[in-house]
Amino acid sequence: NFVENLLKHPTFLSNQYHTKFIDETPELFDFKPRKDRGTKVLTYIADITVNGHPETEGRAKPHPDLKPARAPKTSTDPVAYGTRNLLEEKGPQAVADWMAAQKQVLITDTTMRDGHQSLLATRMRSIDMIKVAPAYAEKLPQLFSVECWGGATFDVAYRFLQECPWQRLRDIREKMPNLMTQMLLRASNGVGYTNYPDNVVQFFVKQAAESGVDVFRVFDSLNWVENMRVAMDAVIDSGKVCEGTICYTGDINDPDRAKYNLKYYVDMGKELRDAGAHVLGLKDMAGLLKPAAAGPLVRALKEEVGLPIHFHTHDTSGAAIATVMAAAEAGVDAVDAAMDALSGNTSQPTLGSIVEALRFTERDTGLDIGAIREISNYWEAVRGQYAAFESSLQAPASEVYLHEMPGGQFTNLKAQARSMGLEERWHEVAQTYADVNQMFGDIVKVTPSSKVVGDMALMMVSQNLTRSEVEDPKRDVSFPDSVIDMMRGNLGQPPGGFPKAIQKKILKGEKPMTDRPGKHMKAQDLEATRKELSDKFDGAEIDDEDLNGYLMYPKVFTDYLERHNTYGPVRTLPTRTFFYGMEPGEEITAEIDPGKTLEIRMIAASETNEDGEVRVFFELNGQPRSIRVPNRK
Ligand code: BTN
Ligand code: 3PY
Ligand code: ZN
Repeated sequence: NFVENLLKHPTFLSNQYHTKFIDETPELFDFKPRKDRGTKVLTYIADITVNGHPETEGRAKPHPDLKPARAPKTSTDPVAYGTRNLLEEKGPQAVADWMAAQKQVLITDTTMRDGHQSLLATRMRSIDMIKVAPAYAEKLPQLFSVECWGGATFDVAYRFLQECPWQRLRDIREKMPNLMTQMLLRASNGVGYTNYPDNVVQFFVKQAAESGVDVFRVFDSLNWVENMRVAMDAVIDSGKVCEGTICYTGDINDPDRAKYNLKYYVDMGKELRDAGAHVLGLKDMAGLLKPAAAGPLVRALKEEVGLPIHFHTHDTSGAAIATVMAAAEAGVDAVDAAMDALSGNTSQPTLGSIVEALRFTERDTGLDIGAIREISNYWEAVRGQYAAFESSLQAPASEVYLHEMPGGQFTNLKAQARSMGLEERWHEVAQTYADVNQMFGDIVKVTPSSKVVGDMALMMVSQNLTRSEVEDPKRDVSFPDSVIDMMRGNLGQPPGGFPKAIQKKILKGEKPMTDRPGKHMKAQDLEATRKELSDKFDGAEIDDEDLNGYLMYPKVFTDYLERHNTYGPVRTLPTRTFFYGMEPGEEITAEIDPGKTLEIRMIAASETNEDGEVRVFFELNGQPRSIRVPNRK
């Protein structure tokens, strides 16, 4: 520490020091004793044991008899050839050609991203994914891809799970070398909620490709292809698979929703093909595509666009498997599904049931149903640890055709409504969400546009405002910031633009932008930003992954790093310990580096002393240790 202080002291660095410098510079001795990682992790466990975790406070607890999740055993034999090997050997166009040439329906497993995003508020920790990744590699080598990154998982990892999303990606990638990883990218919104400068999006994609993403599903929250090109070009330049994606809304069979008719989707598909997509994604984020519409839509896209089609839906209505079967019948190339234990309701349809439904047909998936059951049993035990984050959707509901909320938003919005005391008025929120959509001109609702509609709906319900009151030019309404931002054009343009009257009212006469937001943003100075971040952390080295985290989420990232400096590598703790701490006599292990394992035993906790502190006694690798933490309760 002394040496570190010395090495970064400006006088020392300027080479103008003399032999008295050390004696005359007392601040060189200003250092807190640096804690080792074991002590940091014990500090975290002690704090959670005494104070509880803020995120699980007052929420349902895991069942006391819940068995630890044990991943299926794997052998040390080399794993079978998979899509990742094809991508590495022959590139993304070969992957797309192979996809189109397959008879079977290819499957993407979404459990590690959309599955828990849609059922458990995105709270699944990396350790629970990494443990089962080798079983995927060994037992399900026929999978098209494993969606395990992007969407909301990026910021939730830093913000709530105190872990680095990049490390998650690298670890999964390493344990699953034969399977393609897949991420969800919100085009110019990166993995955030607003447009970023072009060079930030490019820098992010480059890093994601380097750290291990193979398939990038790129979508825009208003279906504006113009605003997808920067991200798509960056993916294409990285040599990875670019899945240019249509977001599906409305109902092509409903004459009253003619804005989103078959022609609209086919035209968008052609635009995406012409923009260089290798694969066409069809993203039904709310689960609105009905069985009777799936056939005509998939057939038209296949015939007129000519790209292989990858279909994604949610089972909120309970009808998703029928839609998947209709899409399969119409020749869809790949579909998304979640492992049984994390499927259904707002999540993806059930992977094992799709495999069974297609078995002994021409489009048999080729996946091993026994392996699926084994892996799903693991996920079942994992899910039990996250009882605190379960949503309250008890059953599928046709109400989704009214509100059109994306599966990934549903649980979040419901939790937000609960925190505002509006849980009992949930069906009003749903109706209002639909009203706001119409008021905004019937837009695509998917992150971040869905958040804007949700913010507006919650505001209206909490203030008892109706649509006509909001639209009334004579009535003063204070709109949420996200609404003002969208109306300014900062998320881009919906087909046909926003309705003029409401836009004018929201912007109070300010002129909206109608071209691409990125065109107006100046490039971020990456090296200056790196330096700024490094300066905040005493000159710490900031690598490109950290810099990308900071560029997407400056505050979330710096808070994460500060906590990391206090609590160390808590991502290695078992999930139960992370959320609930330990009990006297309990023993756990945490592998903080490959081969370096902490064996932690909790002995006891003292009474709170007059300074308001509790002493927690542990054994760390057999050595007695005690940690003092404030009792904040
Ligand atoms: C968060 O929810 O802010 C992230 C999880 C880590 C929070 C740590 S847990 C111990 C300490 N007590 C708190 O209330 N926050 C930190
Ligand atoms: C996300 O952007 O996180 C989504 O899941 C959108 O469906
Ligand atoms: Zn989804």
